[in-house]
Amino acid sequence: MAINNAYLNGVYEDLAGRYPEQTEFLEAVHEVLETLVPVIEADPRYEQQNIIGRIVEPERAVMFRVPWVDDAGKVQVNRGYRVQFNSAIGPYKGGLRFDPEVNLSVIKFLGFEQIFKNSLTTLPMGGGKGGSDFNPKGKSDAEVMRFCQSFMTELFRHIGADTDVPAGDKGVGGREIGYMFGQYKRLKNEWTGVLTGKGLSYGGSLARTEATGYGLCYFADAYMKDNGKSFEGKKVIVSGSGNVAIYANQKATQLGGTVIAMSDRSGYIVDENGIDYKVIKVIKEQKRAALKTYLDYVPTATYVEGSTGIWTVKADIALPCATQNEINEESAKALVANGVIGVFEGSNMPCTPEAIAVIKGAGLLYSPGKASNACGVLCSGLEMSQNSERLSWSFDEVDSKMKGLMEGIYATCAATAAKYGMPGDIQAGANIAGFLKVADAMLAQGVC
Ligand code: NDP
Ligand code: 2IT
Repeated sequence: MAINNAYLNGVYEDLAGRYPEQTEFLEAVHEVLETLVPVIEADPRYEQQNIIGRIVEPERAVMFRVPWVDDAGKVQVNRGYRVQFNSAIGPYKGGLRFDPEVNLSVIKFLGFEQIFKNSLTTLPMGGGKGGSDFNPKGKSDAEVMRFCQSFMTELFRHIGADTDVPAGDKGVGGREIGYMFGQYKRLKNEWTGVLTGKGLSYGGSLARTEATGYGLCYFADAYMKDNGKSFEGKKVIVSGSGNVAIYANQKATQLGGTVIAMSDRSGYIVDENGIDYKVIKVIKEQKRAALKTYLDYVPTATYVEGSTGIWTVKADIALPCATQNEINEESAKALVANGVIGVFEGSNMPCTPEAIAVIKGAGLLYSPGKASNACGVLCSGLEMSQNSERLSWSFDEVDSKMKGLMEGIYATCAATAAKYGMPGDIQAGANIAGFLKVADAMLAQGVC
């Protein structure tokens, strides 16, 4: 759909003409640009200095070969990426995703989102993202280690504690970060906080594992309370059963909700008594097994093949925590028909544009991932601070900072939306507030 401003629309059309195959990236850019119309109209400097034309092009994108040897002695090759999108407000910062779906479009969409998300955290972090089409599923620890070492053997020359600080994302958890950190240290002969999400014995921050899921619930709670609602007594759907989903379940439950459905790539489970996040931890973090094995531990649960049906489960709150475009128009309509009060995004870009239109059109509360999942990178920023000062903060210290900052992000999004004439539109507020800090830094730094 055309954007209602000639300059913004022109930049978008130009981008769409240049990268027609990068559908995820174009979706993410369109979503941001269409909310920036009042900002561009209010301040002519952004157009004069072509801030939008510059912000949609990564400062640098590295693509490389990742050869490794599997357990059978066969030489395998994967593709590696690091997109360093914007460093106006700090060193590039963002996760690494290992998943067969990874390509330049996916990494560019994630890197683009990260610019605004990191800005919203209020910490000095630029935007970047990387990863590989390597599939960790079904690989032995030794294979994952050899892959991570090979990946870092190229990546190390492009990153650094004051240059670019990667972390985890889908398919990259503590195990992978450990192997990559070890290889970086070996290659550089220096110990720096070049990765976040590290283990607690070597510079990791307490609460980083829990951060994204907890922060999602802190954000959703603040947003709901501002609208006279809360998690108390509500049924909650949490899609996914990985890092974000597990700790979203734990915090939503602590806040009085009951998580009745969770999913993985193969299907979803339902249990009206509440799904025990500790069992999911055992299945997914320790055994790396399928979600349907939950029924072996908790026989009251039921399992349904296929993951998209999770949005038809009758509940009050939806927390998508799996992947991009997991809620399409049909799923959004099912959520609305079931009387859901809000959709708060834990994953990056889980709702398609059509789904967002349905959700907002029906008057549901809606928060975009770049605001409501910002706590992962926010805690990564706190890990960087602890590494720099050679100190470790307590769990409670980190957790209370996270809660305060996530509530602050909600307040900023709400205030910005109101200021630009769209009260209650947290999506617009997030995009505008995230944009303004970066754009003003770019203006101050001249054409670069
Ligand atoms: P994990 O790899 O730990 O977990 C991902 C979960 O989603 C798994 O249960 C996986 O199923 C499921 N899943 C993955 N792909 C699909 C798919 N195509 N269809 C259905 N289900 C799928 O990743 P994270 O929890 O770290 O990340 C989840 C989302 O949150 C991503 O969008 C990520 O970008 C975002 N995010 C992550 C942050 C972090 O700190 N980790 C921070 C902010 C956002 P299976 O178990 O079968 O693999
Ligand atoms: O999407 C994200 O914000 C992340 N995967 C976390 C990035 C980070 O640097 O901690």
